[in-house]
Amino acid sequence: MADQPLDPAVEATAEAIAAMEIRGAATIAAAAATALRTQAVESTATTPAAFEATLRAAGRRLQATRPTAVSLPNAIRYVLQRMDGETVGSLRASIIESADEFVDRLDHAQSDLGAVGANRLRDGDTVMTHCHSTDALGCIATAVDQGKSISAVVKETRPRNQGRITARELCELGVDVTLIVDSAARRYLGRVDHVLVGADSIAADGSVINKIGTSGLAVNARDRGIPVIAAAQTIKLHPDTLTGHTVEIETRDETEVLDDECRQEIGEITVANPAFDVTPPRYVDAIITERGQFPPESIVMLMRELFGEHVCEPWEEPASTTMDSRGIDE
Ligand code: RUB
Repeated sequence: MADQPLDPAVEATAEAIAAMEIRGAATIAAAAATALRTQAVESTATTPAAFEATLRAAGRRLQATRPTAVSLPNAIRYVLQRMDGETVGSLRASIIESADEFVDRLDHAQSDLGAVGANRLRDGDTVMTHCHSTDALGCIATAVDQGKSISAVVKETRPRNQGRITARELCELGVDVTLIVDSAARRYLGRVDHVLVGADSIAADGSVINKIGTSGLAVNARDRGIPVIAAAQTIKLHPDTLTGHTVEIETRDETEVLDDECRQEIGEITVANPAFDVTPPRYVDAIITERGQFPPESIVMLMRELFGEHVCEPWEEPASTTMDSRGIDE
């Protein structure tokens, strides 16, 4: 069976995710589902088998872009698992329906999660943030909507400075913001009531995988007695960790840390740029999801309920590609 070309929108989305023009776990998930939808709408495949193969190829292309945020494979899994039909038309309709449903559920999940997270924030509280998390910001936005006055100490988040996006968005919400460099965090912990971060993945043992610097912040916060909250929709739960797999930590280009000119001035050194780190559950007080608040150690129960025992990878080619699922030779 000849490979169908991927739609340019899939390629453009994959490139934008890899280049971090589309970034943040929830935003990446929505973009991936939308790209699969476009692939389905624009596909020129004339047989059901060719259509399915192209959608799987689009899933693989999108999935290969960034390894740490599990929302990406979870989004692709959600859409492709529901691909169903006997004709190209019915297969296309099933993808459109499931992609729309996924994006809609994402929006609802974020507002439900925001309501849970806002319950932890009291009028007059100060929150310390790291990176830029739409889930974490959803908690603050809901608290502000409820009429609570919230202040924020926002970490800059080297090397990509996503904290500046957080500062701008919190400013727009009317939150009083103090931006600090990452290394000032411990000094400012004494002035905050909560550390509130997002997550790219949550492992079955309750570990929180998030932007590099989260774990050091959490350890410092524990030392100072400041509660650490991770706001993470259930699409951040990493099903592979139920069966003992670990979460791959993305390493990014060293030029994000040091440009070529600076590097030449310094001399021959190694520059390491891991994008994420792992915060063990003992440093996390609560994981806030759209299904409620969980102590990290009990998140595995929710994972089992949502994923069951068997996690499939619907973007992979079936074992035999010489026949389609209806037994028709290709
Ligand atoms: C973003 C990051 C965010 C999580 C959660 O990393 O670590 O904290 O993705 O974001 P990057 P959200 O900028 O490298 O993608 O709550 O929006 O899903």
